[in-house]
This record gives sequence, structure tokens and C-alpha cells, in this order.
Amino acid sequence: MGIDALFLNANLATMSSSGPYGAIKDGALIVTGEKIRWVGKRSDLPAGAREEAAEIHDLGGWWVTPGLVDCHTHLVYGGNRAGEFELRLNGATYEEIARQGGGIRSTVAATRQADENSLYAQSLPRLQSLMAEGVTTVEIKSGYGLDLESEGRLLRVGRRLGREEPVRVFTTYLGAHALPPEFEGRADDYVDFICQEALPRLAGEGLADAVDAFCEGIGFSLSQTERIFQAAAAHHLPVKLHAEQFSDLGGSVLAARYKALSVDHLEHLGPLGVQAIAQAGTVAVLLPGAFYFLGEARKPPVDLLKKQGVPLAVASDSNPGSSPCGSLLLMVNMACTLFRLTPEEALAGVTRNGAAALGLADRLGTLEPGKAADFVAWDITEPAELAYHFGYNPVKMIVKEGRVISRR
Ligand code: DI6
Ligand code: FE
Repeated sequence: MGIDALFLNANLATMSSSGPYGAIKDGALIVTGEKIRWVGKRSDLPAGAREEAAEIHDLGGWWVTPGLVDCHTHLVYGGNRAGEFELRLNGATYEEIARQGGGIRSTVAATRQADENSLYAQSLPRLQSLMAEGVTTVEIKSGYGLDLESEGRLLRVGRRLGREEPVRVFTTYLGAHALPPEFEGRADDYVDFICQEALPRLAGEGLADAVDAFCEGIGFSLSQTERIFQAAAAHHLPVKLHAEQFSDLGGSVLAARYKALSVDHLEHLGPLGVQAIAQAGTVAVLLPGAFYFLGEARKPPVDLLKKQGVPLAVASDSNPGSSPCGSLLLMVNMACTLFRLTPEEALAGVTRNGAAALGLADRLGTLEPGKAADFVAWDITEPAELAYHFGYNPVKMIVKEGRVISRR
């Protein structure tokens, strides 16, 4: 087995579970093909590694982390809602705006109007902004098209972004994001349409890696959500859930019964929900951007989640209404300042646990032999700096599947 690349002179925050950050000072990484073959101290490098290596990269004493994983975004959509933001700051409420045709529905209208190329062009800069900070894996949800044709277009744009950009894209069908205008007053009929038509078709075309729903008073009920989970199971797709964002409907308990990959938001999650997801091994995804942008007061029960050993992920929730965010590092900072995660926990949230929230923990998220050779070199003197700065990007080099894709 040949050595394609040897990376030397770096401190490694492997994020594997041994010790703080799984740190290895003065470490080295050997890459073969698209995978990490060996990780360790430079002094322990296997004999002959330097001679055998096709390429040797000096990482200048920088710190290296796994490639970042943004496990919850809605970044493919048309238009934006800056006007609505302005209205809100001039005193309009979210409900008034929604009644005048604003809110999610205005994004649905703008998204339906945009053809595939236009959607691609509008979404690409949002993706590139995340990638510039070392994101090498991103989840992208549908949910701004709602009808079959537009949801398919959103998911196809997501897949195409993953083919044309050096980033791994995981797509999630979120048909149950909002009630489309053509189903006004007929939410159960819309759920039938999701379960009987849209989900089977999109799953059949291989456009979705998972299924999500917005389980909320202003979204879909517990029983509607359960029907969607059953349809997902029938098509062998894992589920995720927007749960307990504005109220505690028990979405997390339901999601745990369906062995959900993750439950996301969770500001109103109670002890029963925490216990259920702890037992199911479901990841809790924290979205500090939405909490911040909507000016929420109630925080997710972080201490209880930690006490019960629930893996915590952190994501951008990039979307036009509640988190128009292009920086995962800012979310790492806010997970610490707003939700009191430690820098190490926040970094695990965008690496190891972000990967787990996508069911990819065996392939990504730590620097270990056999995992994808996705990693980022940072010009920092200790890993906590990644959480400490905000509005500052210390990336020096990004490697995706063994290939250097960016240097700064
Ligand atoms: N929860 C949210 O915060 C966003 N979607 C969701 O399910 C809001 C999306 C939007 O306002 O466009
Ligand atoms: Fe979301």
C-alpha cells in the first residue's frame, strides 16, 4: 500500500475520545487514497514513511482538526428576507408578516420561481462561505419548495453542489417544513401527499439521505410527524426532527422511538425527552444562530443533556428566516457564550458529533486511521482559539479526501 501524502509538523486535535481534544503534539498524518492511514507522533512515524511518500507537506506548526461538519442547514432557497428583518425591527411581529404573505411562505414563493441554475447560483456563495472556514461536509435540507417538483429541484441542487464543489453533501427531505398555500386548511392531506407521493418518488430517485419534519404548534403535529417517520422507515431512510424549538410537544420522545439520527433546536426540551434520546443514542443538535437571531430567552437543557451523556452537535441552521448565517466558527463561539459549552465540546459538536448526527461517525469526524482524510490546518496556538475568536478565520489549509483543496 503506497503513501500518497505525508503531513508533518502539526499539532493534531484528533477529536477521538482520548484526552482533551484527543491532542497529539508534534504529530504526523499519513494519507493513502482518500483515507487517513496513520496518525501519531512524528517521532513514532513508521520506518520508511518519508521515502515512500509521494508528497510531503510541512504544516508549519499549525493545529489540525478534522474537516468541519455542518449537520443542519437549509441553504438552498430563493431570495432572502432582509426586508422582513427590517420590518421586524420597525415593530412588525413575525405573525403580522406571515399574515401579509411573508415568512417561510415568501421564501417558498421565491424558491418556486427560481429555476435550477438560479437556485444553484444563489446557494453557491452561502455554501462557499461555510467551506472557507473548513467545512468539508454539509447537510442540506429541502423544505422551501414543498410541491414535488420544487422539492426535487432543491434536492438536485444540493446533490449538484456536492458534485461540483469539494464538499460532501448529505441531503434531507423536509417536506413537512410548512403547509403550502395549495393545502391551506388541509394539513392531513398534505401529510398524505408527503407519505404517499413525494417521499416515495424522491427516495426512489435517490435524492434524499434522510427525512426531517418541523414538529411544532406552527408546524406539524406529533401524529403527523409519526406518519412521516413511518413512511421514511418504509423507504429505509433515517429520520431527524426539528423538535421542541418553541414548545415541548414530545417530538424528541417520538424521534427516539424511531431511532432518529438527531433532534434539533431543543430549547423547550424537558427531562423525559432528554432521557429518551439518551437511551436511543440520538444526537442533540444545538442551533445557537436561530436562538440568537430570533432573540429567544429559553436555552436548551445543556447541563441535563451532558449529564445524561447525550452527544451534542452544533450547526449553522443556515436559512433565510431564523439564521441567515454563513459561519460555522461563529456558531462554535456562540455555543460557548450562549449555551455554555466548553470550547472542546463545541469543537466536538462540529466534528465527531456533527458526523454522528448524519450517521457518518464511522467514516468522518475524527482524525483516525480508516476515516476520510478530511482535515483543516489552522494558524492558532491552542484549539480553544477556534471557539474564542469570532468574525475571524484562521484557516491555513483544507484537505478533503486526501487532496489539498485550499491554502491561505
Ligand atoms: N425552524 C426554524 O427556525 C426555521 N425552520 C424551522 O423549521 C425557520 C425557517 C424560516 O423562517 O424560513
Ligand atoms: Fe432548521
